[in-house]
Amino acid sequence: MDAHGYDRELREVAKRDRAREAAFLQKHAGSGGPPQLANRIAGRRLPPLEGTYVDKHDPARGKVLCQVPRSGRPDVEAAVAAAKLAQPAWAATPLAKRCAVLRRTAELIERDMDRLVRMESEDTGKPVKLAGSLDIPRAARNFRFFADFLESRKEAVHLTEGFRNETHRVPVGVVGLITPWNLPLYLLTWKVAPALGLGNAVVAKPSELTPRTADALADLLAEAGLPDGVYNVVHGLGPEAGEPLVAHPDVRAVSFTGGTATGAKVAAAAGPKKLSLELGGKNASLVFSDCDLDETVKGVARAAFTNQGQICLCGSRILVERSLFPEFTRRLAEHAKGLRIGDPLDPATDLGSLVSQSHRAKVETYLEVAQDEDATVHCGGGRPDLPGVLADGAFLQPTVLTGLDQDSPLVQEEIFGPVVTVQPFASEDEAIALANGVRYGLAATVWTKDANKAQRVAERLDTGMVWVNCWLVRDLAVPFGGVKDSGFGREGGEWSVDFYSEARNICTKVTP
Ligand code: TXE
Repeated sequence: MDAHGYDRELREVAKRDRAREAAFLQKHAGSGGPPQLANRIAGRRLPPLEGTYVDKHDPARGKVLCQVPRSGRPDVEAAVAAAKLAQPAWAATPLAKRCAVLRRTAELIERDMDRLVRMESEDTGKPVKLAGSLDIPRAARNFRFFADFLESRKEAVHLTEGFRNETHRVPVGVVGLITPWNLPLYLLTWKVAPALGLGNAVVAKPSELTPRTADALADLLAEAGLPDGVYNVVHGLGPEAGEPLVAHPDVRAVSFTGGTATGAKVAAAAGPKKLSLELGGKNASLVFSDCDLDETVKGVARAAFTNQGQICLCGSRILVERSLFPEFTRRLAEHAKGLRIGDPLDPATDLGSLVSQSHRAKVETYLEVAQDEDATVHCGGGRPDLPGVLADGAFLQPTVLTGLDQDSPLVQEEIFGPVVTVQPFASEDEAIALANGVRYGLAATVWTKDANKAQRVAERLDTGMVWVNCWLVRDLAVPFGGVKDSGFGREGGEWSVDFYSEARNICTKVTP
């Protein structure tokens, strides 16, 4: 469709939805209750067609922050139709102009840093210290990085005798992005930036637990100059809104980050389309006796407890060379006890609340298993005593456990909370066997001053990523993703280009 046809169709869609949007805005302005979020479809704020909502709570304080549309298949269909309509004109927009929109979005995220940090902290329970140093700055960086990366790419030319092959990238079309609650804007923008930069239109389904920054992003993208319909958001529950998006025949690629069990459902629903699955992790931190102990305790604790242990990359299984085991465990527990747990909105807080009461209840079932299995609790093991409005928040103490076998559910399963196990090993071979002895394979860390050993060990680890003497250092050009039950596909730099576009080769006969 040419640009005029696109404009005409978009105008018709806009006219049809204008009344619904106006009614929504009027109702919203008049009500004294918690604000209702709307879906974002073709640039409009639209209520879910069924008109139902779910409450979204602040997990630290318990109060209702907003109501989230409980969208269904018809909402998804409207969003995909809007994206399909808007995509060709966006794809035809010169790369430099698309990248300018990405760069402007980065600036707007930085301009609105405080607002977004607070929003993310309230939605997730994470400390503002973390949202302000990791989540929101990284969201801006995602846009800036992909703008620079895409503009600096060179397309391949192969000269075959008498012929010229030019390979260039074309967008996939409409992409569906399903994101989790642990790093809401960070992970959403990690997908949105390359998808838009490469000329796709997006339908995003953020986690129903953390919907507000995906909504805020719609305003920032529009302000940055993104045409209506290129970024759409459908809120709702996974099976009701996520699954129809994944299965929609006009959605040509789906990037999903979430739990392994949900990832399997997504894979089953997707059918023959491009799929990237970034799933759970049960990452090992391998600590050798020749490590820099001070740095290692700090680094391993950071890997264990950042975001209350709710990052797929968190190192929740700590393997320590036997000679260092008692001292390391004692020092790790000391460090954990020193972490300040409390109000996520207090800039001094290190650990906030878990994402929800039900998630904390899930994590606590593992503490019960630990008790049944006679684990030794070196610190934590329960809920902290917090005053006032925080008393009923979903907080949990950072917990260090020993005495659990390799086949314990605490060692094998993704707990996704501030609970770590420490196990001793006697040799490199044993360390590697323990590290690889789980069904996940996302990341690992190795802590030693011996560079040869680090390399040797890293090469034998069954994971997509290994960090040596560091953790969560993210060069956005490098591949991100895991093996085994941690999913498949890679994103980042050229891998994102591969996922969000197709290579098209044009072979031309060269006439002398
Ligand atoms: O995530 P889900 P949940 C792990 C972690 C956690 C567990 C479950 O161990 O305890 O997963 O968390 C959408 N079709 N991780 O249940 O279900 C859902 O609405 C399509 C690891 O909260 O994976 C949300 O937008 N979509 C992880 C997204 O999927 C569906 C981060 C993720 O939710 C769907 C989060 C369906 N059938 C949890 N069902 C990581 N890898 O970082 C749900 N969704």
